[in-house]
Amino acid sequence: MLETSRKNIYIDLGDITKLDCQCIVNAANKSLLGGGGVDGAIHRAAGPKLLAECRTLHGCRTGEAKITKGYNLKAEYVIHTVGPVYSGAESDRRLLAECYRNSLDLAREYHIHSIAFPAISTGVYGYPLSEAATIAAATVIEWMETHPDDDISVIFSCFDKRTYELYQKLM
Ligand code: AR6
Repeated sequence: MLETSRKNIYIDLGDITKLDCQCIVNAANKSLLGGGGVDGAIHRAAGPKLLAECRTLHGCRTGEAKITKGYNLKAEYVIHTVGPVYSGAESDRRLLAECYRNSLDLAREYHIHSIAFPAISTGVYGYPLSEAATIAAATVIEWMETHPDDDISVIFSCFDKRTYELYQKLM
């Protein structure tokens, strides 16, 4: 895990389900009933109890976030958020930023001290990686600056080298 020049922000190259942190974020879909990509990996690693708890949540709107336990994961909690399907509209940027902000607000409410984010919307949902990573980094930094009393650690979990190198450059 790479420590960046920003206090409490780290970049990791690898599988988010293997991370030893208190909470991992899932790039889910509005049903919250599982899917491919990181969502599929998280459900496989957490086991069927995760899906059972997700069924009780009745979905999630784009940009919003909901929390469950982590079950068989090392992480105690999973925060499920739904990124925008990239369309090129101005709302994409706002909704993607809301995913990060709402996840961090929820983490704060649960007194979570470490949280890992995948690069939300940059897989199946088609958000251009460089734009999405810039929004992710800026939103997290801004949230930390507006919550100076909260010393939560944020890890950007990168599944491939391209994403990892991009976050490295941004930080
Ligand atoms: N650990 C960390 N990052 C991962 C992992 C992993 N194990 N697996 C994939 N990624 P995506 P989206 C990265 O498609 O674009 C699902 O079907 C991946 O390389 O998982 O928000 C949901 O159910 C990419 O950088 O999520 C939704 O229907 C990033 O995670 C839809 O996909 C996000 O890719 C959501 O699409």
